[in-house]
Amino acid sequence: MADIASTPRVEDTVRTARPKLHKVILVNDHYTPREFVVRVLRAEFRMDEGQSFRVMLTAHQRGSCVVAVFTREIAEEKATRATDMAREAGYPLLFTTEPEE
Ligand code: NFA
Repeated sequence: MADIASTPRVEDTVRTARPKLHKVILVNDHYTPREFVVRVLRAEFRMDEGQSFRVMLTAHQRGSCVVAVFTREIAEEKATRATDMAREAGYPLLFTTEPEE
């Protein structure tokens, strides 16, 4: 047979896996002691004293501060663990997540 149409190829594009990143956000409140915020940042996000103090102070002054970005699952897990750490100590400290643009 000379007239068999060739099948158009679809899905020939190579796709690069690039999962959307999510921000972990530290939210200010009036009750959680500054030193405790610094301690949680160091423990859960492995920041040094200087980094964690600057992030804490930025949230304190501006209302919130981006702590770090991760894939969604990791961001949610870290925000939950950090928030739970505060609940166990009796503080209202809150970490949230949101997708990056
Ligand atoms: N605003 C809190 C205080 O003055 C400190 C704080 C900073 C709490 C960042 C939450 C987040 N003790």
